[in-house]
Order: sequence, then structure tokens, then C-alpha cells
Amino acid sequence: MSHNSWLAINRSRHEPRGTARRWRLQLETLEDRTVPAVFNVNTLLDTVDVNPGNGLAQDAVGNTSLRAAVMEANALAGADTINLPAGTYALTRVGANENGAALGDLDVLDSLTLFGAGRDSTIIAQIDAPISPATASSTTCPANDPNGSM
Ligand SMILES: [Ca+2]
Ligand SMILES: [Ca+2]
Ligand SMILES: [Ca+2]
Repeated sequence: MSHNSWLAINRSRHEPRGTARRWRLQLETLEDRTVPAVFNVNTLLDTVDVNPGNGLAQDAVGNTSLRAAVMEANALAGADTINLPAGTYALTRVGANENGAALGDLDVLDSLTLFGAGRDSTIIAQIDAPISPATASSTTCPANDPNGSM
């Protein structure tokens, strides 16, 4: 999912003109996590991520729920993507005024893209507001639906 280095080609600036160009390959260390995580939801159940921040959006039985995916995406710095297959995702974990996506609405705390299977196929059934972006750059809707719905 991530890679720590990037192959870079670097040419010395101090070469005299007219000489054969010499290219040197060098490894350049980048941030630990440069590739956005992609979570593929595989359950309709409203379950929580048992270990936010470990790179896996897994509930207690190892499934990836929408809520677990949002929790893990929040725990990982940077943009992430969640793929939602067709189905109705009923948010059943009641809890007003909770802002970590573990209860109630799905609090999106950083950049996140959700892809559904189409407006009439992927449905998030809400308790109150199903998704509450906490930042201006948060949620975008799927590219595969011209209406901009799930
Ligand atoms: Ca996790
Ligand atoms: Ca994130
Ligand atoms: Ca919440």
C-alpha cells in the first residue's frame, strides 16, 4: 500500500559543457505514506474498526464496513478512497455528538473519496446526517454516477 522511496534521476549541475552527459541514479526518501489507502467495503453491517490507524479497516470479525473504513481513513493521514458495492448501508450505531465516526453519523475528518455503484444501488440509510465532513476538502461523490449520488 505504501512505499518509502522513489527512484529519482539526478544529474550533476557542475558538469563541464561538451562532456558526455553522466546520469546518476539515486534513491530519495519520501514520506512514509505516499499512496492513498483504498478500502473495499464487504459488509452491510454497521461495525467499528477495532484498531484505527493500523492500515486495515477491519471490524471484530475481519470484515470491512463503511464505518470501519471511515474510521481507518480518518486515522491515516492524507487522502483515502472507499469503494462501496451496491446495497443499503444502515447506520445503526446511535450516538449523537460523537465526532470520531464510531457512533451516529460518519464523521469524515480529512480528504476522502467515496465510490458507490450508482444512485439507486448504493444507499446510506441515515440516523441523522449520514456523513458530516469536518473539513472543506472532505467528501466527493462517485465519478460513475452523473447525478453525483452514491
Ligand atoms: Ca484499523
Ligand atoms: Ca485519511
Ligand atoms: Ca459520529
